[in-house]
Amino acid sequence: ELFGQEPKRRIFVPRFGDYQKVYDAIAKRLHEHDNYDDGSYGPVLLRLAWHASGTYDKLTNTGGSNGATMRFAPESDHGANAGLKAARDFLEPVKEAFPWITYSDLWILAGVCSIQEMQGPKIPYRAGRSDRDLSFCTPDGRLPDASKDGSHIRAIFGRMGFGDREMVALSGAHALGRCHTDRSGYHGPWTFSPTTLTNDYFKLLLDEKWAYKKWNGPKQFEDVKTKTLMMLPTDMELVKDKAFRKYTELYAKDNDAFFKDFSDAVVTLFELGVPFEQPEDLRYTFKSSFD
Ligand code: ZEM
Repeated sequence: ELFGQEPKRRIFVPRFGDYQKVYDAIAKRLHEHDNYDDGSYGPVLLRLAWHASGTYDKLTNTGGSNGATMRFAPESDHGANAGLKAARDFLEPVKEAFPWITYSDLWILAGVCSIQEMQGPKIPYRAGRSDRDLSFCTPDGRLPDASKDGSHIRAIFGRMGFGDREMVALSGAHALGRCHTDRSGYHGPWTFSPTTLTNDYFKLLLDEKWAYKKWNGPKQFEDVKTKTLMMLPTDMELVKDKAFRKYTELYAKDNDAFFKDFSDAVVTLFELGVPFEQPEDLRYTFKSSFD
């Protein structure tokens, strides 16, 4: 006798296993679509997760990965986000297969998946981001400008709440991927293995001789020996600035220390400004293709 009772609603509450399925679907797509750039969408997916998160401002508690507002102009048109449509489009079939996940949780899960599938450390993950409308788009200029110096790096990452050690650790992501002249204007990869996460970025910064690249493009550096690798002006600050250099030397010597600090800093980055219900001690650690 149901008369007078509320009808029973079936609401789907996703759990760890459901998010692992989404992880697996992204990983499968990553390994299947190996005809992009240097053989992987991993770097551009990580860049999407970073640019979604790196808009955070701790003083106003605005920006960050909650909202996925880069779906909309004006944020999608910000110069720093040029080229990230490739990453958003890559994830569209995954969103269609798992319509219950929000874009904001999906983009960050794709960042986690990319790091792990490019043989990086485990990145524990929390879900709970909600998608918000374009009124939550952040103003242009919150992401770092590669032509600037150490004080700019500290201003941008300090605004998110990071210290020097985390700034250097996070920069190790430039072991991955490349610059595209039709996106940022810069050109080339930072390392010889741009689809595998290693501490090579730090080793190359210290071990190679770097000189200005002679070209019509923006000011960037190339390695004197092979002229195939690049560094941005902001990358060079990690050896020029004494306080940054200490950590560059540490990570160049000790890949385990880099992986530990990189994982911790990325977890923090990906969670900036998100009002989670899932507690910190119950984060999900996904099984990767290599486990
Ligand atoms: Zn990047 N980054 N980044 N970065 N980045 C590029 C590419 C990639 C800076 C920057 O201006 C640029 C972090 C920090 C900083 C990645 C991850 C992370 C490019 C090239 C530029 C210009 C874009 C293009 O042309 O396609 C600056 C100034 C930074 C700090 C000072 C942090 C932190 C990252 C993650 C944790 C990744 C993975 C790429 C490669 C993208 C790709 O498509 O290959």
